[in-house]
Amino acid sequence: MPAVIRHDWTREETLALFDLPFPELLHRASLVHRERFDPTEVQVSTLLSIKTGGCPEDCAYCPQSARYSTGLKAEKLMALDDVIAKAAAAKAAGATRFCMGAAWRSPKDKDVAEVAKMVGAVKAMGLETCATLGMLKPEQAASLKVAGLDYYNHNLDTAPEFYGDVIKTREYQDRLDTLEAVRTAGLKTCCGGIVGMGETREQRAGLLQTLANLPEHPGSVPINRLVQVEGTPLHGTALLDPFEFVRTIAVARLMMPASMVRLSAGRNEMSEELQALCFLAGANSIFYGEKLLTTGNPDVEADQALFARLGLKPMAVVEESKTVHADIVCPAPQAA
Ligand code: SAM
Ligand code: DTB
Ligand code: SF4
Repeated sequence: MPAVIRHDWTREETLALFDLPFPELLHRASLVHRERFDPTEVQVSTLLSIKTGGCPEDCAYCPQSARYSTGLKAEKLMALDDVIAKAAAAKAAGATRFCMGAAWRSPKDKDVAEVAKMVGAVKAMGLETCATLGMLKPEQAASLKVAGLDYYNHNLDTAPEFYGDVIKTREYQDRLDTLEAVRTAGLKTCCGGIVGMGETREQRAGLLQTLANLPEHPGSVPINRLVQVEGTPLHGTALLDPFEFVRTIAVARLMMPASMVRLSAGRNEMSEELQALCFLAGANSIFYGEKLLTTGNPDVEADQALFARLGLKPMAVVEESKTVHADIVCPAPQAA
């Protein structure tokens, strides 16, 4: 019988998972991974920054905040044809999901109308669509759904009690409200966070506890390792122990068994051996393509070679009719 989907995790239970001996934690995570997924399949998403820099928010990790001197040039919203060309290239390289990101606190209605055109065009190319545009009002979420949006990315980023140390221009509750609007519109959620920002293990546990106790587990859970960018307040933060990063992936897999757990930002600074450990710990999704939003990511050729060496293959898009909702507890297999 597959692991039960729970929404009542305590901090103590979460910490107890983090505290397991490393081999025991990885073994348990690997068993749970196999219950619902083929462990050789990895979902591949390509990111595109459709509106770069100049953001009014003060997220201490982010190179796109207008408050920090990171050398990044602010740009206007990309033209539709340019987005279509990038999506076509991503599809040709093997991506199945295309995620459009904008450095906004919250989009204006006219921005949402422009992004809706991009979403419709990308969806028509046979790609899954994802957008991350900041805080959304319920009507905006609904109009993106109508345009063909599959996923909305909106990260909780860290534990509630550490959030104010990282971001002061919005509240944790604002994030939860947008996630509620997104779910109500019938969009799938992509929601995770960043580790390596100087948080404690208890705070990493707090992030995963909050994610797993949402009313529905996110369809995708991106676990980002902080990309340290010069000029941001978090540049120079002590590096997280790589094994602690792997533990975070494994605990996410155990707590959200039916979700795609994405080994997200930070892969460019990781060895291939560390990435392989993350796949063993239950990660089954990556960002694919030489750029994240503004920073680097491994080359397509390097990822294809890594997949070949590890015997991994890209996951096909699951048809809507065959989608197992992340919150539906699968029945036990019938005895033959
Ligand atoms: N502006 C929107 C928002 O913040 O929701 C969407 C774009 S924002 C860049 C998307 C996510 O990227 C953030 O929530 C954060 O988790 C991640 N991110 C930004 N800068 C990062 C960094 N330096 N390292 C790792 N993840 C980062
Ligand atoms: C997510 O969780 N990570 C992505 C995506 N969702 C939008 C963004 C990572 C950004 C890393 C820093 C940059 O490239 O600007
Ligand atoms: Fe703006 Fe998003 Fe960066 Fe925060 S994470 S500064 S909201 S682009």
